[in-house]
Amino acid sequence: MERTLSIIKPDAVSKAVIGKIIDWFERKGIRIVAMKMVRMSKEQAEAFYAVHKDKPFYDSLTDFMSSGPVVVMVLEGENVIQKNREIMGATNPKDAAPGTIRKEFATDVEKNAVHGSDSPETAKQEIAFFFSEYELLSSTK
Ligand code: IDP
Ligand code: MG
Repeated sequence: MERTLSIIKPDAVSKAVIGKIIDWFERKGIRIVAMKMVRMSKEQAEAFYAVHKDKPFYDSLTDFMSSGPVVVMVLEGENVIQKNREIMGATNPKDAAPGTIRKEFATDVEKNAVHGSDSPETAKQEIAFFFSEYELLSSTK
């Protein structure tokens, strides 16, 4: 069993598609083991996306991610890190395959509806960024 961090970004929260995105995960057999709605400060968004600090889109991305509430979730399942990335689709919705969350709900390459960890190391770090060990619950008991 693997865990990954998923974020429903401010654009998707604002479009009122939280339920639809969660349904997307649950229909694919992915379980939610932690979930909350938060509003990141600019500083928190900068810390979360520190890996991108030298990218030209860093300032705009962290403005966007702190522009409104997000839903942060820990997803659990077999191979869920890669599975979530497949369900999300490509970063740019123009390149995202039909049937992916980003194809369906993203606005553009920045406002692309969802975040998903990209490796076991980043998943561990990103989960710890938002949740304590005590907030990770079994969804089947
Ligand atoms: P990912 O979310 O698919 O893993 P990353 O390359 O890690 O994509 O980029 C993190 C986030 O930064 C993206 O989800 C998107 O919101 C934003 N981003 C990535 N590339 C661009 C770009 O070229 N212009 C504007 N924003 C971008
Ligand atoms: Mg990434």
